[in-house]
Amino acid sequence: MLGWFKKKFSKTEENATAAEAVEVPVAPIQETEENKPQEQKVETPAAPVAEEKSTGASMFQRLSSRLGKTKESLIYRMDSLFLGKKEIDADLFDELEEILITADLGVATTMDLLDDARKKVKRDALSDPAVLKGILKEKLCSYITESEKPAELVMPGDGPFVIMVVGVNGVGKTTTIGKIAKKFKDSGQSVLLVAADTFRAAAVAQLKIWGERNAVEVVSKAEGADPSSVAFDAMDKAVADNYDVVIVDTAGRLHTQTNLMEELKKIKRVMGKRLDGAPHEIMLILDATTGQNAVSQAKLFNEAVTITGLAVTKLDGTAKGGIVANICRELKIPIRFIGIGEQIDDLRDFDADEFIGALFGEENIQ
Ligand SMILES: Nc1nc2c(ncn2[C@@H]2O[C@H](COP(=O)(O)OP(=O)(O)OP(=O)(O)O)[C@@H](O)[C@H]2O)c(=O)[nH]1
Ligand SMILES: [Mg+2]
Repeated sequence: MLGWFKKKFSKTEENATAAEAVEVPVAPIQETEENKPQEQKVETPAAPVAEEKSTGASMFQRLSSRLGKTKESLIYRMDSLFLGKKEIDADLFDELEEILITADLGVATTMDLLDDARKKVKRDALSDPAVLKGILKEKLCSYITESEKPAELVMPGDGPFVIMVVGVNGVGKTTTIGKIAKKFKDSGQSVLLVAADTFRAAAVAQLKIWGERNAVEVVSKAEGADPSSVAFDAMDKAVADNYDVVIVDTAGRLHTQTNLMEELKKIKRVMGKRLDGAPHEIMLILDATTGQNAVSQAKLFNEAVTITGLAVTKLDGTAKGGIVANICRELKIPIRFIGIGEQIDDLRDFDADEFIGALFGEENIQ
């Protein structure tokens, strides 16, 4: 549970000094339309359902079934392709290319994956398609595990751990915050939520519902208040009341002339002024159903505020789950969580082996 976060609360000497800054490669900006004002919408958080007591095996099965659409588009299609083939030939690679791109692995990642496979097939004079499948699976897994390497967090020696959550509108920021808050609460931490999306009354109301659900306090101000001032006040409160974790919700679009990225930079700066090192994590939420667009969003946000971690939501409703491998390979920013449904428990700590295993239908993949 919350493996990437454990350090702060396992008070070893090593952890106290592990305050290395995160190096995240910055990619060129690609302008998108997402931060332009659009019509206001009200999201009602999904009603909670009775909590399921899950064992490791049933948790795995649940993940596997939630990834069903991606499995259909990627794995089952690959399986039937390999079943019908007796040897590895150019046709097989052509068909693989089509399957991988359709499952949203992206052109560059697909090419890299297949080039690597072609080289191995040639080098080892392979002819068995089943072996090729194993090579592809291994490489897919390596994209994901390599992105986990720079996962070192800037941990505060003491004081609250502050997570600023960003992302374009509708990706699942507020919902994911509600789910993360539960995880922290379940692990015994005190949590403060901060409504720095002040442009819509509905946004504050939505966060408050999640606050009630988790029995955690929510800091907010009137609609239209300066989001930075909400964040600043929240830092004061978090320090004064000794909170362990602070999670800051931000807007996905603005209804003013202010540029969203400038607003986010300001919120980040203001928090840092009040609390040294804050925010310690800037988590970008990406909606898996948007496919390749998620990658350009990430580049844009990374350029503005330097993203330290990702959460990929809505993997339950999409055949585009291949985007996870693409995100890892292209961005080299660790995925902290994946969202696999609308309910409070539908958020998983991201684990490369588990994810690939669930996709390929094997529990103990190495
Ligand atoms: N199926 C599914 N739906 C999700 C998931 N995460 C969020 N959602 C839904 O996505 C919709 C938008 O979620 P919000 O949390 O309001 O998104 P947001 O990014 O805060 O949106 P804005 O505040 O408008 O920018 C809601 O209907 C959520 O229930 C997920 O993992 N799976
Ligand atoms: Mg929101």
